[in-house]
Amino acid sequence: MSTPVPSDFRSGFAALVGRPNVGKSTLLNALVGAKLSIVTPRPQTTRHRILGILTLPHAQIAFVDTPGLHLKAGRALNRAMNRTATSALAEADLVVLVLEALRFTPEDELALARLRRAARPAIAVVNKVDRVRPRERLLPYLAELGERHAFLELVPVSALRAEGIEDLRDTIAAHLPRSPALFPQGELTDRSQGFRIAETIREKLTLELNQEVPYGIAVEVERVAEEEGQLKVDAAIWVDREGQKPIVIGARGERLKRVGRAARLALNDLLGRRVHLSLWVKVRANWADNARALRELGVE
Ligand SMILES: Nc1nc2c(ncn2[C@@H]2O[C@H](COP(=O)(O)OP(=O)(O)OP(=O)(O)O)[C@@H](O)[C@H]2O)c(=O)[nH]1
Ligand SMILES: [Mg+2]
Repeated sequence: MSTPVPSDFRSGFAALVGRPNVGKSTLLNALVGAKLSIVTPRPQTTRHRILGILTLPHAQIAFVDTPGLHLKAGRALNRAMNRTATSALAEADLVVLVLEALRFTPEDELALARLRRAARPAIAVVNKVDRVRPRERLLPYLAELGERHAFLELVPVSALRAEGIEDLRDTIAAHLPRSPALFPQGELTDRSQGFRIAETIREKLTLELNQEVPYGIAVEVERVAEEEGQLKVDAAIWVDREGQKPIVIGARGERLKRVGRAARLALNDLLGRRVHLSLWVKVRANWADNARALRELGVE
């Protein structure tokens, strides 16, 4: 027998969109209460649409994290990232435009233009308010934002400090359509274990490489196997030029070792068990401009 659904239950898709680096992925993780999306200080970290499902007593919200909308999208990878974000926005029941407190750049303008074109109901989330002292400095910014677009709500939060997150959940839920839950209770994401392993490795790699190999890195999990009570993971790190290989590996392999260690610890946490990780650096010339390579890496 199925549980009766109260007639005021709400459910739908809420897309988190905005320019790179405003904190969309940090916000997804805070809203859902699980590390589903990777986070780095570098813009254009997220490359895929990532679903995170939150089931509350009165609502179920299917959050969709998206790549940051950006100008200068020259490579096939960048165009695909913008397409992914734009289509998530167009398909959402509610658009959550994420902004960084006190800033409004040409790329924020681009995100707002996409939102206007999709003509979806939208709320604006002003993130990183922990950096604003005193908080009253936000007021003129919020007033300006309200003039730029007819947002249903303007919600200041700090995703990093998890401030304002519960209110934001309730606000988003209240603007979703009346509907029974779209996903089974307990479901958290649509992403596979392999995808989450690859992303965890890419996060540690990006943190370690900092600015040295800009946007030229992809990670592919080649094998996951049960061996002697451990989970053995083999993954390839794709660089797009031969010259980047020594940079990723580092002197005497030190850098790759550090990445491997950080990734293994994070994977032990993610998978709740001991992981044995082997990383291989491989060259695939211009993979970020190669439609087939992108498909193989799951970039839509
Ligand atoms: N101070 C502060 N920093 C934040 C906050 N939220 C996120 N950040 C930082 O902002 C940086 C970018 O965060 P992400 O969550 O990766 O941003 P994003 O919008 O997903 O970026 P892309 O995936 O590149 O589009 C990271 O260094 C975060 O730690 C916040 O509320 N306060
Ligand atoms: Mg992101």
